[in-house]
Amino acid sequence: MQNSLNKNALIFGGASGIGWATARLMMEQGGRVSIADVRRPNGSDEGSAQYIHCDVREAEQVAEAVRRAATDVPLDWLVYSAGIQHYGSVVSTSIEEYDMVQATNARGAFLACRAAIPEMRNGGAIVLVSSVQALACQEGVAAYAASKGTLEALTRAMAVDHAKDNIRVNAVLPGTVDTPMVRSSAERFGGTNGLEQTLQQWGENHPLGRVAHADEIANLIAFLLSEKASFITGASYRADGGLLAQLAVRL
Ligand code: BMA
Repeated sequence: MQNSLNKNALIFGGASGIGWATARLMMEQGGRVSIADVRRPNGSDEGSAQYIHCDVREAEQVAEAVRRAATDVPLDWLVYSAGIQHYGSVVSTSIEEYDMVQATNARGAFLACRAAIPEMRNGGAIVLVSSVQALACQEGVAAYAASKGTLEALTRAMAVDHAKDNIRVNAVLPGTVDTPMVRSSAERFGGTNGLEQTLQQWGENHPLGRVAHADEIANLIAFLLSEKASFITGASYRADGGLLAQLAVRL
């Protein structure tokens, strides 16, 4: 990653999956990294990252995480990678489930950016982790798809509003990635096939023939944060192994 050496980065949902892969990449490059996640207690540091326990549904906890990440040094980079997936149609999704998915995946991003942007005193860059399911979706992901669509619109709105503050905002849209979230879905839907075989089958739906490694998404995030992407804002980048390029009709 270019120039991360002197960058101060905060990653929501950074304890696992795409967020953790991104944190690791930044740490390798010597950046200052704070990880805000509900799954790790304060101070359970791994590598050089500062862990901040944070439930992204709680505005005060999100604001406190930003305060701690931006102590002494302005914030340069923000990644929002917190996310959960619930399954159901609009009819079978309970109101509580819908609210929880929105609060975690989308409202949390609003809270994080709301707190972080004023701390980006030298300008900065934000990447929100959305999904291909913001653009086209499987059956039974109504709440999840809606939350990821919200992130897309929020990305554009913030890019427009904060260009004058020298803050770029972009979204990444991964296809199926080997993360704990997707593994728990594979466990749930895999039945007798088992988890690994289910992941492999899901991978085969992607023209590249496999699911992604979290590092492959982290590389895209790192690029969008870096100076190499200095003229890119308000954009959405798919990293989906060709999934959305392909029509389901087969010859
Ligand atoms: C992701 C998740 C995965 C899914 C993938 C492609 O955002 O929803 O469970 O496999 O999109 O649809």
